Amino acid sequence: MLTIYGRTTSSNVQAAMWLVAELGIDFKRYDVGGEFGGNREPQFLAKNPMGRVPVIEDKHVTLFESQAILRYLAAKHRATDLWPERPAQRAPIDQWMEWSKVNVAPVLIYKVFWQLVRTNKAYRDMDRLSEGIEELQMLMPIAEAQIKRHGWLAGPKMSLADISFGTQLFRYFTVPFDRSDLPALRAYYDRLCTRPAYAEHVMVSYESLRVPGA
Ligand SMILES: N[C@@H](CCC(=O)N[C@@H](CS)C(=O)NCC(=O)O)C(=O)O
Repeated sequence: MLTIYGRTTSSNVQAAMWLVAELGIDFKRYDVGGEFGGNREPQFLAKNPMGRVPVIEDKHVTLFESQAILRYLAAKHRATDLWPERPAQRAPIDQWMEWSKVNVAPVLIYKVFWQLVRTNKAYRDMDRLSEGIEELQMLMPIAEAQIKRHGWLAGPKMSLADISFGTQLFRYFTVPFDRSDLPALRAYYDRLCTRPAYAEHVMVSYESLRVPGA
């Protein structure tokens, strides 16, 4: 059976959990990281030398890095609708997965979410926050245009790119800051919220992560 190590409040764990639920994979999950700790223990570092979650174990496979986990699970469970085998169909999905992970996630998490939720107001770096908001105002219209044109981030069907990107939208739309008016992105997020797997595994309260005075 698939074993997942990681706390439910981690957006990277959430991406893996969302896919696991979409595919109906049997799993056991252990709370690791954050308030639960365990991720600096030698046994855990042997699975992921970065000491981060998620980590999965599946028979003889041990993996960290959420995007690698998504691809492994999609390949193993032959989820070719989400991640097709033909290179010409798969490549644009990989491209948008990486776009979202490399460009959107660090800005949203470290410049905006971290400042607004995980930093006491007295220590908030307003320049970093403003820079993050400006960067999101530049990045999100790119997703808006894709979704408006194709329906989903990487094309006319839901794919792993939507799992990678869509997971970030719960924080994007629920943390209070000045968001651009992007109707296709909003409608796409509303659609994601109606999926039971998204509601259960991504729309998870992050209040336990909020530091006093944030
Ligand atoms: N690039 C990694 C990042 C993993 C990561 O940064 N995980 C965070 C949680 S979102 C973590 O483990 N933080 C330490 C902790 O939870 O104690 C991935 O995509 O899996």
